[in-house]
Amino acid sequence: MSQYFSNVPVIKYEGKESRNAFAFKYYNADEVIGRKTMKEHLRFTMSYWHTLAANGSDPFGAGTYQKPWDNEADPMKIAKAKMEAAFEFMNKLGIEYFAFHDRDIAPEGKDLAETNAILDQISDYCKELMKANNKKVLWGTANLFTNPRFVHGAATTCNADVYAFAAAQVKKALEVTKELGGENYVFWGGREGYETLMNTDLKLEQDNLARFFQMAVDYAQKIGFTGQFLIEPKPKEPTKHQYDFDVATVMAFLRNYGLERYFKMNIEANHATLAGHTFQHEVAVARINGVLGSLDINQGDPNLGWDTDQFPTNIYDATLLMYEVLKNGGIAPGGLNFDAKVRRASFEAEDLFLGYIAGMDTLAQGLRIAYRMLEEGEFEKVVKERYSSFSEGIGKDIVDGKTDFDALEKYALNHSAIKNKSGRQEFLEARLNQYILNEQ
Ligand code: XLS
Ligand code: NI
Ligand code: NI
Repeated sequence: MSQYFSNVPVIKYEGKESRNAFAFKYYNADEVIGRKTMKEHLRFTMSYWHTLAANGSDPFGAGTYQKPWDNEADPMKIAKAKMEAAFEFMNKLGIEYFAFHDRDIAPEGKDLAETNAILDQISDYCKELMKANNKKVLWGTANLFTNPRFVHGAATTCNADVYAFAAAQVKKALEVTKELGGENYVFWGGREGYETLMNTDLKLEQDNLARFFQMAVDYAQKIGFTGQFLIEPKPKEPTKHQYDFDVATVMAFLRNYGLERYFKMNIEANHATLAGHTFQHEVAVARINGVLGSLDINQGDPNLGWDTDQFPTNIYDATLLMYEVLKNGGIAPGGLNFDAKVRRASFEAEDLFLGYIAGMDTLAQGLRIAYRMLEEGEFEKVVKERYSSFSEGIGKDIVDGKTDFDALEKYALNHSAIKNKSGRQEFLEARLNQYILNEQ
């Protein structure tokens, strides 16, 4: 098997004093934090599309990435070379999981039957490599957005033939994901949304989307796929309005159609930003509703305002994210998937490693800090005290469902001299900085 990253060594943990670009400074896979190793906590995942398939093109210019596995003329040879590069990449970084779209791993043929046959061939090869290299699939998904046939959407298209095609494609992607032992299956609503309501039957599109999800659930049961179904919210891009806007919108949709039992959320940092939320907000909303499934880890640029999918290097955000993950009791069977790409000007193959190292170190350090914050319990205590009026007296009666408006009015009439306490936000933010800066 040829080597595609021969200049890059196996990446080892060297600690925070290291100045070696190709070493981890904070991610120490086997270090135990609480009851799990860092590796078990973080479940790092390589995204096949950004890492192997992307080429660095943007709306203004062609691809720039150097991809030595892309130099063959035959698309099947490229697919195999790409896959070998993927496993070499994961091995060198010590990443156990990957996530993929059907079209990332195999090219399309002249029609659906040929495309499926190609996919089978490549997925057999994938299975072999997974076994030989001890790798696992975090999730599979179907690409229902790149091919021009999906111009009006897939499960929300106006064209029933396209709807049927999309269903057939998801059927196959589910089979392949099952065959590769995938622990989850993701639906990101590619082009499921609209550009203008003047040509859109909003009700029919959403009803059809729900029918599509139900058929996917039924088919998974039929073939015995037991992985977790995940929906990945995103508010806009590529369409002006995407139906799976944010966690709350998706939950309302699922409940509306009686589908809530079957789905959890795959939450992406940059999508939260596009929705006008923090990542922590989206993760917290999912957590308190028991639907935190998995995470697409990246970061956006607030000055650009699109899905820039940058590698996460913001330690503040990483800390608050890991705080939520720890409070959730972990993320398994989900993981931390680097849905991130290097910048167009970072075009050398080595840059991919530098991007992952930056991201993995940031999340690892975020985990350490968040763990310490929870262990010391200072923030939890502040929150508990802030709501202490609900653990006794009238507050407890409210929580226990023992009150009504008459009773509360009676109480209020006798207690109109109300006293409030400070929320101490600035103190808490300074405290958080202290945790981040002291954990070195
Ligand atoms: C696009 C999405 C995509 C999904 C998988 O914005 O993040 O990469 O994660 O289809
Ligand atoms: Ni994503
Ligand atoms: Ni995205």
